[in-house]
Amino acid sequence: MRYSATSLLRQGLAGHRAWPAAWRSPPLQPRYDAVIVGGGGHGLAAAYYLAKRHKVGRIAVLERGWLGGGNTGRNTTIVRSNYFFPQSVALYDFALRQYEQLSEELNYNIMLSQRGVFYIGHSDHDMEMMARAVNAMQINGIDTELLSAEQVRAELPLANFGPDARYPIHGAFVQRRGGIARHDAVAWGYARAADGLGVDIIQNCEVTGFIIRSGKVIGLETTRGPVSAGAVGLSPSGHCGVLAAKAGFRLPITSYALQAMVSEPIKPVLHAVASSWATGMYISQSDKGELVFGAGLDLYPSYAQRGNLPTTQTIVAGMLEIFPAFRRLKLLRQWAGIVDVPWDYSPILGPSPVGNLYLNCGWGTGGFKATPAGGYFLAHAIATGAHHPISAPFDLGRFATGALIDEAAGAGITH
Ligand code: FAD
Ligand code: PYC
Repeated sequence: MRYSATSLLRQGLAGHRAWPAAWRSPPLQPRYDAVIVGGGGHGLAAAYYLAKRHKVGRIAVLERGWLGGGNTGRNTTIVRSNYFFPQSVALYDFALRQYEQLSEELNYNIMLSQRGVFYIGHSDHDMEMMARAVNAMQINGIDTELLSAEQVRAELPLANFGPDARYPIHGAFVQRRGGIARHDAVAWGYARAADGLGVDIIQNCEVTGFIIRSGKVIGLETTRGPVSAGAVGLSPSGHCGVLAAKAGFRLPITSYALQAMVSEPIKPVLHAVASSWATGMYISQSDKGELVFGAGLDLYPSYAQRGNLPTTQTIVAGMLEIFPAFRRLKLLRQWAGIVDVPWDYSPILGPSPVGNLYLNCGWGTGGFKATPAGGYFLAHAIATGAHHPISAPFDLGRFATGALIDEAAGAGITH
């Protein structure tokens, strides 16, 4: 729906009470052609592409809480495609190219800001490894550049270039097409568009089991009763391992808490996304003015969606080593999400050991940037029963063949 300036003004003066709901809240039907488990960005995108591209008829997204209440609403919104291996570049750059036209496609402003993502190096060794990474990325067609310390100073003047810096700045590399996008808007934009195509989005509906006959899934048990499904897509992020176990197989995934936090809002002072190799810290400034930052995983596997205090302290300390000017800001909020980290830090996509059950799992610490791709390739697998060529290398079978795609470094944060 498009609004004129007068209708926007009228809504504002009327206290915003007359806005139509952005999506329906339909009852769960007894049968669907395709059911997606998980109403985060990926699950909603999968439903949208199933309806839009593949014209699948009856589709439902089942979400145990509220839309985007998982990692979609908890991440630090960084988007980029600067990975090391060509398979990863194909996947993540597909996503970035979708992001570049998503506001228009969904008629919903996802507030993409391609302000550049900088990785700061702190030693000759870091710079040597960065040169190799940049070469590999450029060969794969990614817009990365190696920068000297002076070039970094021009773009990140508040970083610690002092003579006593614990982590001296030797240079950086940057992907200028990288940046941030508004995470809620991505979920809401896909939800509204999917709903407009007839997808049933069912919130407060937890999937508790799988109905499997002759090795094929034919339905799901839910907290709202059983539902029959022609095919099922799994997109539950940190709970992929839990749901796979309910379907009778194990995924090579470990789940951890990943924390992030924001400062009180201040005027614009940081015009790019900055990350530091020595501390694992990454930081950007939101449109509201808050500094949004985080670093590595909590050190032990967990489903406790809050994170622990020692890791919070480590993250704050790392941020202040690089940006000491922020030391007097108050911390406004801290939170965590549970992330599903595969052994090679690359996602697990496509068919599962159970017939008609398809995976969109293992996005770990870096799946927000991949939301359009995760949804697109899950929809492709459900609709055709086969991989898209870009998702094929990410098949679960790689853990049997040994064709791993080890992106531990490219995943972007310390592990
Ligand atoms: P989610 O948004 O988590 O959606 C999955 C949904 O499944 C949830 O809403 C959950 O409630 C639901 N669900 C689970 N179990 C069931 C069930 N049994 N029945 C029904 N529903 C169920 N990535 C980046 O690219 N850039 C970043 O800057 C970045 N920063 C991050 C910072 C933090 C602190 C965290 C935690 C993650 C970050 N990530 C980042 C990773 C990113 O958030 C995730 O990879 C991505 O959001 C996953 O999206 P999703 O739609 O798969 O999962
Ligand atoms: O994948 O760029 C990333 C990221 C940053 C913070 C968490 N993940």
